[in-house]
Amino acid sequence: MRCSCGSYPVGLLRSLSRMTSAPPTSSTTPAPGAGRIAVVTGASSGIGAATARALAGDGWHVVATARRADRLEALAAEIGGTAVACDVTDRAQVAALAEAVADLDGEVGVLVNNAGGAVGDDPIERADPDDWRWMYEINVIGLLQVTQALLPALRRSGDGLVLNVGSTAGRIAYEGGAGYTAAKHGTQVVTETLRLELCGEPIRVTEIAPGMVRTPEFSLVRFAGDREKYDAVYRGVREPLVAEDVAECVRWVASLPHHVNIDEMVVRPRAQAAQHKVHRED
Ligand code: 8X3
Repeated sequence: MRCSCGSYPVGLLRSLSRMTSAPPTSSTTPAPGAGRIAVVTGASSGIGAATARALAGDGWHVVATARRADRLEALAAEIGGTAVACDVTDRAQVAALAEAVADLDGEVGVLVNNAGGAVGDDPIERADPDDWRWMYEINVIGLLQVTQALLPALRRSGDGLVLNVGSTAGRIAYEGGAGYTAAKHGTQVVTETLRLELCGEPIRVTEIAPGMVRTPEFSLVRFAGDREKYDAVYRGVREPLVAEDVAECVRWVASLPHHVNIDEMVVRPRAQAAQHKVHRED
């Protein structure tokens, strides 16, 4: 038995109270990420880009990575970070990412495995196995490869965090969603297993599982650019989550004291009480 359990109500409450206020800026309180590196995958848009901005605001030097180099460069310039183009499903590119990170000054404190996505909404009877393969590759294998590549650096830092962006799709089932829900259940189980395997090491492991988040791309990619289907997802929902809401959750988890592990956080808009229980104003 390598680990023991404990509870930390005072520290947690202190941190919870911080969640609602601005990041510390006083000269006597160093920013949580000061002098440290955070790697964010899938950073070219949506939750990934918002997370890169939020972590940079907390002093992290953010390595923003995704396939689309042009967008990354603009983001890195904006936040004073580093852009590294990388397809997380390609092992050689992931190795090159780890080397690029190792060349930077500073210890690696955070890895946000955000790269992921969904394609298709066909029922199982008609689903395209290639769509399923793609979803498993990006949501599970990509996460595995980047985690393997950066774990040594996270361990060396003495205070690491692996934060996987899952989904409420990893908690339930819904019609037409089996390829994506299966993959996101995979994300959830891999996260849980990693936490067990690293128990006793200086690395926290967290999953944030967002529900309905309106980003410019997620549902458009899923529905192959079909605008009507995209609009139907958010129809009548006055305030779905936006990428910045999820990014704030990531920033908060990363800012917590090193002994406080948030195992998992499910975050939905107020209008979505459950996957199929959405308040629509029409
Ligand atoms: C996205 C949530 O409801 O589209 O990760 O499956 S959902």
